[in-house]
Amino acid sequence: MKFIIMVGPAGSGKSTLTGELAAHMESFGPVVARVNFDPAAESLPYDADVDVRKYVTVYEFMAKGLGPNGALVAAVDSLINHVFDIRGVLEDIKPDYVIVDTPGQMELFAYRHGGPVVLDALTYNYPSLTVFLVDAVFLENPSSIISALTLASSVAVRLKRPQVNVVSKADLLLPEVLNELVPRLGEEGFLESLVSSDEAIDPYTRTLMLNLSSALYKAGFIGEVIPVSTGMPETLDALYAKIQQVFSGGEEYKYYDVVGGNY
Ligand SMILES: Nc1nc2c(ncn2[C@@H]2O[C@H](COP(=O)(O)OP(=O)(O)OP(=O)(O)O)[C@@H](O)[C@H]2O)c(=O)[nH]1
Ligand SMILES: [Mg+2]
Repeated sequence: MKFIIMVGPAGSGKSTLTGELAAHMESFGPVVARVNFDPAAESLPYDADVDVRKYVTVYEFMAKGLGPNGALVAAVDSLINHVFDIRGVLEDIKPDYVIVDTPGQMELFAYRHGGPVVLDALTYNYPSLTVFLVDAVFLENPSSIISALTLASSVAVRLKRPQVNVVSKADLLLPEVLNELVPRLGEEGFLESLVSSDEAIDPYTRTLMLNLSSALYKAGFIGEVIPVSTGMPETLDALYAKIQQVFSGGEEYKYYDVVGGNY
């Protein structure tokens, strides 16, 4: 059982990719379990093998007086009480892979304690990686590219797993962005060159962006950013290949192994 944890901002395409990637992987033979880990999900574009709404919903916390955001935080924290049961259900299914579809409220994973603790308990003793989705709309200009990659790095710091970064909804990208910008995101000096070519950025923000760009490259975690789209099956092939590479001991996996990451 290997866990693939889908993380990304609200509406970035996590649930859609969970369903599409699971079906795509199954077409090659493996058994793939789909886990809805979003207690606030209204509807899902796949049949969940495990649905946390069976165990906990945001509404029970809202009924206790919390607002919708606080209720989701409390609901995710309370999943720790059900992780043992959820693992039992998965161990009965005996899947090769488990795809975990998380809620869009990024602070649960990028800033709070509860999300990572629950995911650690869920994946304990099994290999796991994060797939982080950067929505195609974030590739419109240098500042949103850099803030999206900074958010991706925050998630990597919190979840402490090998992380595959993808650009979702790649069908919405202009051909030059898809073919010329995305492949170069992890290249030394490329983010800086985007910042330098944008004359509308004020000097203070420019300095901040150049330093963040440099830090993102030096951190060495961006690497290959894979475009994915529901309408482009070849992109799902590329993502599945990358996932297999990481699980089978690719460079990223070794890196996290060496630093004692929670894979
Ligand atoms: N054009 C395009 N739209 C997509 C793609 N993937 C998802 N969408 C659309 O993006 C919207 C959000 O998709 P979801 O899969 O619900 O996104 P999510 O990240 O699970 O959203 P939350 O759970 O609310 O955070 C839906 O309208 C999808 O149809 C894609 O590859 N291309
Ligand atoms: Mg969703």
